[in-house]
Amino acid sequence: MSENSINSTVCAIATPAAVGGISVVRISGERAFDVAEKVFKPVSGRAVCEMKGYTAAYGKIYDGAERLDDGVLLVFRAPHSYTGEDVCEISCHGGIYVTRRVMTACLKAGAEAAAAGEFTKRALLNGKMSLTQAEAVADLISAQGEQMLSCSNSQREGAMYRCAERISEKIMDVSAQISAWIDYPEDDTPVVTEEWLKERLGGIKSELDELLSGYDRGRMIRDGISCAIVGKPNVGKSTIMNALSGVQRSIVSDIAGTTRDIVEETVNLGGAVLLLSDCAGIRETDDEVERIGVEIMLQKLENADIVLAVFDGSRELSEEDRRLFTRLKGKNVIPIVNKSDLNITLDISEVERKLGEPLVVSAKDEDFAERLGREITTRLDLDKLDASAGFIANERQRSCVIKAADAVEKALSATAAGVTPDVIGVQLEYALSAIYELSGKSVSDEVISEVFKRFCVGK
Ligand SMILES: Nc1nc2c(ncn2[C@@H]2O[C@H](COP(=O)(O)OP(=O)(O)OP(=O)(O)O)[C@@H](O)[C@H]2O)c(=O)[nH]1
Ligand SMILES: [Mg+2]
Repeated sequence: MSENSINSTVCAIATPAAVGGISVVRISGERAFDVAEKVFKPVSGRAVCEMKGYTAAYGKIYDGAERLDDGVLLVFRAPHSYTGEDVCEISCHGGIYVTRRVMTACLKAGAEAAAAGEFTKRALLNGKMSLTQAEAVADLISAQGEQMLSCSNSQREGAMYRCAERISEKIMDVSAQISAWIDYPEDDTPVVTEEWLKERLGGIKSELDELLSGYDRGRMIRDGISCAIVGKPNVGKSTIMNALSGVQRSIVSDIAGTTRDIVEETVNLGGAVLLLSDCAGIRETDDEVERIGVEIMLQKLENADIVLAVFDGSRELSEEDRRLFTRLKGKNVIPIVNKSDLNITLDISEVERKLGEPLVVSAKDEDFAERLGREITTRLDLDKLDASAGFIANERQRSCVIKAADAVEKALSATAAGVTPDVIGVQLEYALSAIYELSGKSVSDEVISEVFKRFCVGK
């Protein structure tokens, strides 16, 4: 869809294209009231253009002379609206056809069809929110778990924006001191010493590094934690999958090799979203289908955020179990010694030496899912994520922070090498422009367009 000019008046259906109680058609722009006036006639006989902001009217909805529906009109006067422009919202009955007719009536009355995310983009361009806040709106809409909801809410309230502001002020402070020192070296300006620069730049660098180190946690909270359940056949992987998902998702049987394909399920655990993959049991096999299943499992294992490595506690460790130890090197693993309700014959200390302390459990226990959920959250430090502190929410933000951290790092090396302060000043300018790109204070139209592609129409 081609982009509308910021001066145009746009409209879109803001509710999903599905049958529901009500639907909302939203109009925003200089001519929002003119458009609404043509489409909506309040039963009170009052003119729409005379309505005050934050008021509603009940009335009839028309397409020209044809009456389409009854509904409610809500009006917002610029700048006190989501977009910062005049906004009218028509709520009609929630049928797909009638909603589309109301939308068409608004188009005929002079509005243009809004592009994806156009209302939020206008809010950004009109200074109602920063770019990181706009991104948080999309995250909030796609949130599937408690943690994502609270993180995107604090981002929407400006946590990351404030964090970017704080860092940019610190960079500007160092730059200003350097400039003053270069311009008036003989004045009483405090001397920009190597020590002073190292201390200031080091502080900025640690803040940026801290943001980067929390990125994976943020990504897992946003996109879900990919979690592969692996182990040799018959150890209870599918039983674990079913216990976590609360439904009989995978077939469980005492026949080794029951699960041959990957079975996937999304579950909500302790506020986090877990993308579970129950895999085929790992073993050497001549069965072609099972072999393909094992190959897919190995790929899942490679890309998983966390691996649940399952062992049968009622049997001694086998060569297949030991081969799994090797495959799990360098992975984030929660070892699970299952079937603790039976006699434990497995050498727990060997599992512990290879993979760390295992959870000795029975997947059939009632509190198993809750216990494992707590373990996953702790192992991935998800409980340490302080949403109110601001965190990197996506790749775009991450690349800005990396650019800023690189520039500050170069400034630090230049300081150590005794380079003239103007060179350091140049690096700080780079760092500052990366932080401005992060918050959207100074960002190209291409980047903005890219951000809003993720949005749905009507937001
Ligand atoms: N006693 C006991 N039996 C269990 C436990 N967990 C699983 N089982 C049994 O172990 C057998 C195998 O369970 P599955 O969940 O199918 O094992 P799997 O690892 O998915 O097996 P494959 O799909 O063949 O790789 C079934 O008979 C389960 O009922 C447990 O905690 N205690
Ligand atoms: Mg199975």
